[in-house]
Amino acid sequence: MEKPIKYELEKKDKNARAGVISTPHGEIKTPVFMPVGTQATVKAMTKEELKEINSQIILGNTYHLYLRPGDKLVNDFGGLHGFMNWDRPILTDSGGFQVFSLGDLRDIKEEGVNFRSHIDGSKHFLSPEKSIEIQNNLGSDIMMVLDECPPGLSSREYLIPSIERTTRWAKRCIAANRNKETQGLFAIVQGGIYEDLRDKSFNELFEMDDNFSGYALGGLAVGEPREDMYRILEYITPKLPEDKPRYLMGVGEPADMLEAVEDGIDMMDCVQPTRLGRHGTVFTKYGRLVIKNSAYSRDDRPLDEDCDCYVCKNYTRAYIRHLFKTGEILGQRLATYHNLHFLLKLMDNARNAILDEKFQEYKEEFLKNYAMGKE
Ligand code: PRF
Ligand code: ZN
Repeated sequence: MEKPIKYELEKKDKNARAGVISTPHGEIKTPVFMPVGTQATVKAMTKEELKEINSQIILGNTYHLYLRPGDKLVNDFGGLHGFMNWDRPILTDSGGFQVFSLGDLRDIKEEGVNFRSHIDGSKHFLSPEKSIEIQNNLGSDIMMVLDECPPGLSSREYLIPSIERTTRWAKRCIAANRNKETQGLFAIVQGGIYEDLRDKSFNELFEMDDNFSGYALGGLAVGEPREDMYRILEYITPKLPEDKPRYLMGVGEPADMLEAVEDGIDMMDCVQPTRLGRHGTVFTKYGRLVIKNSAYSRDDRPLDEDCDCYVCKNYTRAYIRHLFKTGEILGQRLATYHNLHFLLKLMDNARNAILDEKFQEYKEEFLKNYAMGKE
């Protein structure tokens, strides 16, 4: 049987990796940042703009698209690719993380999760089988198993049965997949901030290794101290199979991204660049900048003097500040565009540094500058 997802390791620089993932919708050069398109749109960005900034793959979300407009409707339009007219790779998250974020609105059982819609309070049920059925209808290149993502500081007593259930759910996801030749499936390693529980989760999932196209690290950046996240990343990432992509879920702070790449992570996603952008915070070489501050009212420089994106080539800080102060929609679009470009470029530069065996220098230089203008 032909496998839908392949990974080729091109170069290692200590634990950091440069590689290529091939998918039914083309290749992805790694390490890579994946813009998030929860509702079948990367908020405020057209597909032409996404291509202009070299987005190689985007994310979609099972939970949101199941509720609206419905996965069957999306399937009738040729899956997510046809519906949103995006011809590059797409990864869909399983819905687990979003449902578990609902707090009181959900109830977890062995069979699956009962939850109420955040939109109208209507009752729904998400099981491993249902999550895969939805993801099959969406037609993503990479699907995620349904997992439980416990809060960052969960106890060992809570985590052990949760990990075991996530393993059983992964097995049910494998059995439910109708499109084994066209849609890959990634496992999700949980285990909180405990090394031995990360081992336990990975070892259980690895028994089914043949069925997985890659491994994700879940349950990080969910409220635990940053040192704990770094310790777990450094411990578990190098133990994941060399011949498959490794995906750190929900991390998009530049310093954390470089730390993860250093440990051997290949893929990352986060709503941070788009969300911050819509609220007027932008990334620059010297740290974050809050564009509404009065300091920028007559600033004729671009958002980031080092950036070569369309926004930085065409508009001043003074102008973009004015757009935010007056609530003009273009301000949000421009800030989103620049932020996404910034993270995509960060990963592309990291990749080139790995290929040149200079990742450590690249990381140190970036962090030195980034810490200078802390706002
Ligand atoms: N599981 C899933 N999606 C996720 C996470 C997880 O643990 C996280 C945690 N950072 C983000 N998105 N399925
Ligand atoms: Zn820019």
